[in-house]
Amino acid sequence: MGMESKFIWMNGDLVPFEKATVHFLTPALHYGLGAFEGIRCYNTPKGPAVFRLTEHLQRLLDSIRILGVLEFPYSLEQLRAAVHETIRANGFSECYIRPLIYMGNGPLGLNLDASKPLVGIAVWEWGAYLGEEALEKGIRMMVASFTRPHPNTIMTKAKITGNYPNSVMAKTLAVRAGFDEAIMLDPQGYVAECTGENLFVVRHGKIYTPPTATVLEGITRDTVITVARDLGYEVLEQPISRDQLYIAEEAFVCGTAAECIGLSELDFRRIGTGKMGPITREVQRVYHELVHGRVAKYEAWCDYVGEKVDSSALLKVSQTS
Ligand code: PPE
Repeated sequence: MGMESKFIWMNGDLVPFEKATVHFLTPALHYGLGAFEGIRCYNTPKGPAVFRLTEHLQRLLDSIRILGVLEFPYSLEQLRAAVHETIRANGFSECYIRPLIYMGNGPLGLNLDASKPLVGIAVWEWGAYLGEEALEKGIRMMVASFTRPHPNTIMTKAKITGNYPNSVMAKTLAVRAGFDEAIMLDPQGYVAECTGENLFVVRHGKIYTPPTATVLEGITRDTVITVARDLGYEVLEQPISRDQLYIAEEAFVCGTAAECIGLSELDFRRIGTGKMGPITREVQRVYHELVHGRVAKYEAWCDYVGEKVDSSALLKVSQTS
């Protein structure tokens, strides 16, 4: 399956991979009552470091607040320690990190207050999300026929598990139609984001991205805006129409899993020259350098995991506690 690891952290314990299971009647499974994050840990000259871990965990806690969870037993600092512990116990120097808060421990029913939030953190070695070749050559996309949800139906600032069938349907249709990814429009018809990435376009040398009202406030999006401005580019957050994408000089997507990837084609129209444009390349290169802790200016975003510990000792601790 490619997602194997030695341990998954669940509710305070590191449990062996195959024992990290949940019951069939867990409310989260039936109603999509969960919230997750996607985070990456990269190898740096000072050892493994999680990229912008605090911001990701803050968004995780924000997601359950938006969902309406009133009490959650772990603080951001405790979750941060748990992420570090899970990476160390598995001995990975580069990995994807998937924390999930899920409503469990309670009867089925639509009242959130009837069940209690549980939490797990899995880590695994996840390579290029859209394929190695995509990082170099760019991806082919289509505009999805599924619309992004109205902000008052599903909450667009939260990574709630129940939001994701919208992305899944659009992505699946795109892949079945022979594309790599789909661009989704918001309920007004403006460009929103992709199924798992935010989107940028370059026109007349300026960089544009949709405002955050109807999209996920991507942490990679924020990183790219910071980097691009530091490189001297003007970055504008404003509504973008579908036809503005067709005539863009460059377009690229970004997200934790996907990183930064250019668009070669959209709806059978070549974007720019059809090859990754110079601004996309520059942003992609700096992003790659900074997540690997090689840009002093951005080193504060690297959350160093620290020394490896003997995972067999940790397992003993969890089994006896
Ligand atoms: N929009 C959506 C809908 C989204 O799911 C993501 C992350 C982003 C934008 C970019 O956000 P950020 O990672 O903070 O820059 N998608 C995650 C899940 C992907 C998956 O297949 O699962 C991710 O990139 O980890």
